[in-house]
Amino acid sequence: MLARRIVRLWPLIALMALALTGAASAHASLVSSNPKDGASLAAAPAKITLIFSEELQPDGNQITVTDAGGAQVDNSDTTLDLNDPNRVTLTVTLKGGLGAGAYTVGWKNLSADGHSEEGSLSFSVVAAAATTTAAPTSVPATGASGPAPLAAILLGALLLAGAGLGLRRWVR
Ligand SMILES: [Cu+2]
Repeated sequence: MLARRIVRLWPLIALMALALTGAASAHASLVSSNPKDGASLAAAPAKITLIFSEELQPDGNQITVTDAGGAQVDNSDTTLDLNDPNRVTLTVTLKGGLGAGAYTVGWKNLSADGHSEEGSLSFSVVAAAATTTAAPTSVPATGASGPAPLAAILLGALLLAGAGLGLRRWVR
């Protein structure tokens, strides 16, 4: 009977549902950024873009960019990019005429589930003359692979196990 088979699979289905909920309630951690953390640029960017692992609320997010002296160099216009259907992209624009030096991008977000996370990354603007003689810089690893891939692996394993079990019971 099909009904009996479904009933037997119930614990497995419940376990999968639990894994899914666990993944959905994780915090919105930083997935990638432009510029990347540790980037060395020939000129200051006009805009900072941060991409997170989960949906953010439209308000309650903030990116603050400061120079080496601690002065704020962004235009205080942190925006959730509404063109991104996933609502995971934040941007802020920078003041013009920023010179060479180290810059810090501090961020704090508010995800759709009401959780807040914060972090920071940095980039530097190098003088044009220095770039011609500079040694090749190693590509910085994009940080924060975070808990999302782990949850995906767990879910994948569960699904595989589930398919195996289900198949066995069907065959018998
Ligand atoms: Cu959360």
